[in-house]
Amino acid sequence: MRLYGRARNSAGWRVRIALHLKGVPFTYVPIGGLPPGAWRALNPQGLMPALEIDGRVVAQSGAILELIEELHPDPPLLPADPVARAEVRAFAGLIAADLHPLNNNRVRKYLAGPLGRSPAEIQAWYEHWLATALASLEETLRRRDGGGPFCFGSRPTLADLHLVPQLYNARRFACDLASYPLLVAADAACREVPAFRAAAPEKLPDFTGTDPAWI
Ligand SMILES: N[C@@H](CCC(=O)N[C@@H](CS)C(=O)NCC(=O)O)C(=O)O
Repeated sequence: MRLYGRARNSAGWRVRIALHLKGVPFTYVPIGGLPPGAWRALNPQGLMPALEIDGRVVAQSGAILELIEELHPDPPLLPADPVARAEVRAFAGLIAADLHPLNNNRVRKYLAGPLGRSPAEIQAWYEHWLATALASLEETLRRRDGGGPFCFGSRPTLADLHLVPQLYNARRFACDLASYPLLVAADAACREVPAFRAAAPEKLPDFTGTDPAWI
């Protein structure tokens, strides 16, 4: 398997965590090192990540995660109970479908470029959508009380591997996380897990920059 992405590509980070949790070997390919045009030729969607498997290329982190779960069911990334599975998917879905698309790089670039928005306005945009989503997720965990230490109980699930990159990004953008103690606690528990550590951006060859260290 070859996983294409960039070090801080948060959707790809979800996939890296899943692969490490399941002990699936893969080769990470930074798309910054590909020749001009090669990335679009490989992945017409043009967004990161993409997974190449047996010469076929799969886009979209959700589709890739489902594929990995089907090929490598152990350890599972979903609970056994069907309703709990749906709850985990709903938690992950709020991040993947409702938060991340509003705040990702290309959206911020469009706000800054064609729409001429100032850095302060873009920060306000980012914080607004982040707070809207994190408040919902915090309340979800508070009502459910899965007992921790992870979002939905004693094992990491799809919920955790969506949460961790999102909170990393929130910290990069200096967002205050004090109102979300349950989310912060689950994120802290994930940091203790070797698979989550192995998947961190700092571990990748194309990581550059001065972000606060994840570990
Ligand atoms: N729904 C897609 C989202 C992919 C996505 O937006 N990826 C971002 C990086 S996390 C990207 O490629 N952004 C390019 C850009 O913003 O310029 C998925 O889950 O894979």
